[in-house]
Amino acid sequence: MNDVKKIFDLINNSHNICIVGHKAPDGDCIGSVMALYSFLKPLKKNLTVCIDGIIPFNYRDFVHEGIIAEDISGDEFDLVFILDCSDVERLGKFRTVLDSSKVSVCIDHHKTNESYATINIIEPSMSSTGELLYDILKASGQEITRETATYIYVAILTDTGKFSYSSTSSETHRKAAELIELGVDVAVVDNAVYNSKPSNVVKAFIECIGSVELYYENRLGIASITQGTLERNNVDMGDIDGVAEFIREIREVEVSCVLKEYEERLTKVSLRSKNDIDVSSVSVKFGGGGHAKAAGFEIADTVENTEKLIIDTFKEYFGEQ
Ligand SMILES: [Mn+2]
Repeated sequence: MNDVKKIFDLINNSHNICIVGHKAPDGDCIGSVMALYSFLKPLKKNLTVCIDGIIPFNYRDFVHEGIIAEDISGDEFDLVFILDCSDVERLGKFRTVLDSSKVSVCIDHHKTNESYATINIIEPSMSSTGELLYDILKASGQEITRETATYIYVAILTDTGKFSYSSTSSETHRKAAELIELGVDVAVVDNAVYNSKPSNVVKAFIECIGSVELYYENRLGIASITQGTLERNNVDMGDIDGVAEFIREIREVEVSCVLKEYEERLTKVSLRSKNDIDVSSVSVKFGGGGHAKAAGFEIADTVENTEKLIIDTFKEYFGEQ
């Protein structure tokens, strides 16, 4: 709470304020960044918003046209907010922002967060950065508009898997209820986020799902998103979401994995766990991070070799094939 007061003093004393999310943004990142932007807008500050990477199509309705800065080199900031980002590397091309800002504030819920900012508010018990941000914004006493509430709702809804992951607490639901009282239209948000996929994106998704291979008596499921799939269907990597969650729906699957082929020798690995296996500790071993049930890392190798590495890594959990 002391930190929260400090943050609002900092906001009052700053003019040039930057808000940054992580690269390859998800709903929590975009919702939180936009919520803070819309909250600060009436204060007449000079606001800059940075997110490295394409905004997935289903969040484009929530991001004002032209709001994301292309390049901030040469800009100086009094204050930067970094949201939902566990390490500096995940800032992507905007990682220089830490050097060009007098003070930095990190607000995050990843337990692997490296506390790299001047002020770090890290709450791993929170379902989402959006939920944590809501507590902070509420503590300011300033009005939370329907627009700000909607952004926060998007962040919470998506990072809890529609209020289904174990990180969803009774408090999460209470806050969601408050957001609805502030005017959030849950059906409009649901349609925008979940029922708005173009047909080529769904076809690409089906191709990825079809690639699934199961190991260790179906306890480990691995699917891949290859450049071939993206090209054939004319979609971007960021458009395909939820493959790992879908594979996890298989009854016996304990851990699901998606291998994303960014380059011939650059594969990003997303891991999802159903019960007790902590996939963030697996990811940290390979230089990544995340949560116990959702984590990831990248490997400078092909999809095929990365798949072998994953199968090998999970021998420790699942025994011999
Ligand atoms: Mn998050």
